[in-house]
Amino acid sequence: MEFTFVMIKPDGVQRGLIGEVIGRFEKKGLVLRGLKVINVERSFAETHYADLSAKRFFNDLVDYIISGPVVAMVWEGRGVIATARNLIGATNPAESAPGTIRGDYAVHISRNVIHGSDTVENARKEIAMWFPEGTITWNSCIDPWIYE
Ligand code: YYY
Ligand code: MG
Repeated sequence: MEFTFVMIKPDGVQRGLIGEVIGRFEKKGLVLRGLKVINVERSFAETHYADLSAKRFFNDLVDYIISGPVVAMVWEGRGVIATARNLIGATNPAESAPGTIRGDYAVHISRNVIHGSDTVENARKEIAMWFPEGTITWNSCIDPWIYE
């Protein structure tokens, strides 16, 4: 099984999209392994987005992420990293397909509702960083109805 880190950004929280986002992941057949509502500090947000520190939008991005609570989650499933990115949609909501979270609920790239890890290595790093306390293991009883 694979794990990914997903975060509902402050705009998604303020706009009441938490249930909508979680519902989409849940109904897809993915398993929720970690969940918390938190405010993050500037240095934490900077570390999360460290790969983008040279970009001109970096400071605005960090300001936005720390502007209100976020929902941090770990989701489990086969190929969940790519599957989550597909549910989330393209980075720029102007280009995200309808039916994706960003395609349905966002308009501008700077307020695109949700984050999902992009690679196995980044998923591992982000889960360790956002959930240092670890996550619990549980067996979902729907597994035989999701996988052969
Ligand atoms: O992984 P993803 O969130 O789809 O995109 P990234 O290239 O990692 O960028 C992270 C984050 O930065 C993006 O979700 C919005 C913001 N951003 C921006 O505000 N302006 C850009 N031109 C590119 C990205
Ligand atoms: Mg990214």
